[in-house]
Amino acid sequence: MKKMLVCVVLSLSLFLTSCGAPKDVPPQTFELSVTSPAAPTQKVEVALGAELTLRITTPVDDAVHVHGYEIEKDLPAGQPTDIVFVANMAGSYEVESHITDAVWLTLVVS
Ligand SMILES: [Cu+2]
Repeated sequence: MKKMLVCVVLSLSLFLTSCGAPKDVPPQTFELSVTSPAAPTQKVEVALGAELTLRITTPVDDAVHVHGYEIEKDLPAGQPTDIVFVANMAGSYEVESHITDAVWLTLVVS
């Protein structure tokens, strides 16, 4: 009986560690509707290690660049487009348009 209990506890702890790896950081979503002309740069606080979804809608065809993480994506006019990545580098990163050079967001990852 004792042997069985040890086994249950062991497998339970294995189960827990495999689900929580490496840290339990909840995912975050930030929605941005770009205007023309663009609004002032918004600051977005992101927890280090969180899976971040940036959902960006632009009034005209555009292209986004997430500095530091070096993600680029085309943004078709009027269609919400998701950019999904794990914010695994601490620091401040600009999210800008590569068409108008407007800096839409500053991501502050910490
Ligand atoms: Cu850029």
